[in-house]
Amino acid sequence: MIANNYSVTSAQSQSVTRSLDPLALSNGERVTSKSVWLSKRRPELLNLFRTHLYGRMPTQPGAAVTFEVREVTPGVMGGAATRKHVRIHYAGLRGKGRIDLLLFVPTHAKKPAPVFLLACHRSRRNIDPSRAVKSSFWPAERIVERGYTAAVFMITQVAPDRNDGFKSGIYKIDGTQRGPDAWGAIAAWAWGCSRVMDYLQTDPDLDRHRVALVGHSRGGKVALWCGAEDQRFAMIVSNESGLAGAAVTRGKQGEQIPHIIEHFSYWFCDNYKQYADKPDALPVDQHELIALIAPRLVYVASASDDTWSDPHAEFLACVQASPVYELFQLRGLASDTFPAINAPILDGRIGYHVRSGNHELTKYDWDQFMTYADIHMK
Ligand code: GTR
Repeated sequence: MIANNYSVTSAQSQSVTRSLDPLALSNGERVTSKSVWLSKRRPELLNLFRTHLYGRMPTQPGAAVTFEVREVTPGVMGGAATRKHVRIHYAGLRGKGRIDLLLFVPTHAKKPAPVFLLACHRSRRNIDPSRAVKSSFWPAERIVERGYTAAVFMITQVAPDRNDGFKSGIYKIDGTQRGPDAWGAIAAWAWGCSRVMDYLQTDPDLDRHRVALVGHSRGGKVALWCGAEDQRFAMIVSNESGLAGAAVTRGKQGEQIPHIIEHFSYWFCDNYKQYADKPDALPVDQHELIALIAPRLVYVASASDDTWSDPHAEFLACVQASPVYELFQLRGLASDTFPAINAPILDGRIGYHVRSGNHELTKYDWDQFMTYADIHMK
């Protein structure tokens, strides 16, 4: 329920009025138990998101997944970590592909160690294995220091971040015919995160039950969708993912569907295009995406100057996803009041903060994700 003290802009109060009820089944019945949520409503919503936004992955896009451990170097980061490079191979009807996974496993943490996996969409400089270049986008030393394995891969190894008519990457390897609900890049990249998870399940140094997936911006959209599709992830972190990510579409400020379709149509299935001029006709909204991750952990982060993503719309989605957690006798977001800047809400199964500053993934953000994980995942 939205409390009266929630400070809404007029656009957001519109969104509250227009918002979709995650607990209303399409036949009009209400979901009042977690068993009905899990057996009926959750599959219904997943199907709607697949059909209208992210697209459906083919049945066997890249089967035959194998792992090649190419490097294990103890004593890096001044002795704090062991560096591993694992190559994940997969093959489809029309070829094969690979993902290079880089891991820094903390030397001094109790094994198996929990993991923070970043789905990286920015340049490789941000994830330098030699650590000659250090970036706040992936502060591996800090992650290790806090007792987590720092893991990362480049999502563009799975599918390109450009519109090439789905001719390369996993689309080519898969080779099946594309329909209006065929997957776009967000779903393909999420599929890549799942292949990394396949590996994480097998490494005895790592705790497969405590893996957090982090993504920034488009990567945040990927993390959320992956968390909906793949229930092996214990925690999903969306940093400033905005439209088609953590922000509710109805009443959202900043980026709108026509923009994202014009520039990034290949992130989505073709069906999404029809909502460019009628967002209210979308049969789902993004609080329902967050709800698909329940009862697992979700952390949504915004930045105060990132009006393109719209912090209020991201916060509102967390509030509106919370009733689904209540079906599990759990608290979703612990407050209905938009928080002060740099004052994270950490108590419930959904965490949230709005950092001061602009659209970026910073050390501050990472520290809040890990503090939240220390409380709920460790
Ligand atoms: C923007 C896009 C956003 C966001 C961002 C990013 O241009 O419109 O939805 O995903 O890119 O990924 O950096």
